[in-house]
Amino acid sequence: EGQQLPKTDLITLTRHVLDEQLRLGSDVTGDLTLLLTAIQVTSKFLAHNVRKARLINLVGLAGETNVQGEDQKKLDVLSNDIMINALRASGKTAVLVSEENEEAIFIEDRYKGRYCVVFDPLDGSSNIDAGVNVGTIFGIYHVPASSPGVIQDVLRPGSEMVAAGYTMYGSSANLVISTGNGVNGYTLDNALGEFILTHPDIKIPSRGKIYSFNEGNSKYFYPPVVGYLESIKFPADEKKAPYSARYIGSMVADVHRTLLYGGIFGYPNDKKSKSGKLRLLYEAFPMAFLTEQAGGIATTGTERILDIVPTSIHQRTSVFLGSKEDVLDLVKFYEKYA
Ligand code: AHM
Ligand code: MG
Repeated sequence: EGQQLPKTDLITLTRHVLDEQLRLGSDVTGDLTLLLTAIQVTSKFLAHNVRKARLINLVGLAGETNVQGEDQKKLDVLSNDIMINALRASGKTAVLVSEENEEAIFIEDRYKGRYCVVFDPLDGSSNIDAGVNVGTIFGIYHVPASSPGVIQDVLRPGSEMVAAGYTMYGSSANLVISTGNGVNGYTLDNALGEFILTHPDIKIPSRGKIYSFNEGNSKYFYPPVVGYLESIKFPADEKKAPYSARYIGSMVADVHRTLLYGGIFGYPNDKKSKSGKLRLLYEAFPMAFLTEQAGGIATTGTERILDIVPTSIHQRTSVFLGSKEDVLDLVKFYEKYA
């Protein structure tokens, strides 16, 4: 057993996506690859600063509130600025939608490109003070040739996205992305400053053993959700084990685990949050896109999420996603109570 030599053929995200695009002949200009570089820069900045946050006392209220009227943490403000600046400077974007900005951002002609990016720069930020994983979620649309880059270009079904993904900031930074050709996971090599392919072709198991819901909202849940949860906690078949509960309350972390281990993640609409909590454009769509690309299902309970045609940029939706068989079990309860 000799000393292990370092690998000399590293597959970085940039290299991998460029290869894939060239092979499919879908982005011969490399524009999407350049755009993804801007997202990688934001991810690297955040990976570094999420860790540093407590140390340098970045954490705390910045004295501003976001569109939804929630308190905004300082890191939310920073991450939003970084993301917008990097995307604008890439010269590849036309319209940006951020959870942190009430209005869409239209890129001036000088920097204008052919893509729209919808994103939540720092999702799950209420968890930061406790050191829990947070993440950046993004979805990318191509601007149709006939359009100058208008709001309608992002009010399109998620199925029309050309790429979607997230970066999870945890013990390592993991960037998981699909360009419509399966799902790949990359881990940030801190020394190289590059995202290296570590999880090629992620596939969700067809059935899992974990459910991930905020059951504290049970009082408000509608009958199909109550019925489904009951069925996995008290299986009719005596020999079947009940499901395990795992809920972090940070969508990237809960979805990341679901992609790798299988099971079901749900944030339903209920009697209190009539439209649900999660945002369609930059939370539900990207995660639904990844889920389907990994062989799973993403639904509102009655409708495929990626088929929804958005009417406003910050609209909310009910979300259930994960292993095919688990999500179909849930859908049966919606059919039963319809
Ligand atoms: P945020 O965008 O304000 O961070 O809220 C989104 C988060 C998701 O990451 C997570 O799935 C959900 O809210 C958790 O909500 P709850 O605390 O109601 O369970
Ligand atoms: Mg969010």
